[in-house]
Amino acid sequence: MLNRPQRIAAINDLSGFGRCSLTVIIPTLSAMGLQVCPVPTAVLSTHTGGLGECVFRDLTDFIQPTLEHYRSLQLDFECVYTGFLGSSDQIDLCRAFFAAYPSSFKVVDPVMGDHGKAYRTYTHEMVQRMKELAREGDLITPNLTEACLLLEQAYNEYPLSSSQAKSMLVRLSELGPDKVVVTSVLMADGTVCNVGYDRQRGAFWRVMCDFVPAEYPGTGDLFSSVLVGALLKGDSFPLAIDRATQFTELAVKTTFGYGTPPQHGVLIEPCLDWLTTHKILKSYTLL
Ligand code: PXL
Repeated sequence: MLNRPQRIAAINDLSGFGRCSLTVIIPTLSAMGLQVCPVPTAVLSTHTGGLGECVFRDLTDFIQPTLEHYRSLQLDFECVYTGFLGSSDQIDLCRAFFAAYPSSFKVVDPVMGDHGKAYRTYTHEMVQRMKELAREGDLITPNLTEACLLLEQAYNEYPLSSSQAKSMLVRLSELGPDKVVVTSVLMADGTVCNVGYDRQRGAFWRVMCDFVPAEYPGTGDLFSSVLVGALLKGDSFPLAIDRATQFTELAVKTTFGYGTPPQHGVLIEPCLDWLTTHKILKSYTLL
């Protein structure tokens, strides 16, 4: 048995303002009782989503020496969790982290875009390389845009039937990962759902999200962090999807209530204590 909190190497960017990536991942997973060791892929003044020209410093050359340092310390990580990457070389460096910790839970959040479009820092080559990384994950958590990029299929806003959603999940899992969650899927019954597939069990799950007429950056990072934290803490897969969905919804609704500018991200600060109450949830259903 571990006599310390589980440890996660979080390979992601540090955007000073705007609440996304590491500034969301660290407080969220810490509140859940896990230790986050950030490996910043880039430092930015803000995220890239509507706050003007941000200052961007690539940190590709920081990652390998960091890994070597951790190995020399014989540090163990129970989880390696990758997210926003600043250059295609960073994909090889993430793979080196995975290879260095073969028994860790490997999570790839293939952060590449939203609402049908790739983020402006993502080149076509990076999208291709992200697919290679996704192959090595135990769990991947694309949104619908990223799922379409990984599957090289056109994005459209038509609703998906249950069987279309299942087919998408199976095809993503065929890239490599045992577990797949696709977020923000508009279903044929008019609901927006987060849907998941556990290949080993052959089970498909869905958790419905409340519609809120606003879009915030960083919600994917928030969702994935809670999902990862919940799985590491022993939640079942559907329960973890449920917990991540409920918490993201709480943060989004709280923010919408305050009416702060969407580019400032979701107000996680007043919400974090929800994560410490170990609520049991049951709004998941089979897909
Ligand atoms: O949350 C996704 C994300 C992460 N990192 C940076 C971003 C974004 C989305 O805009 O700009 C730098």
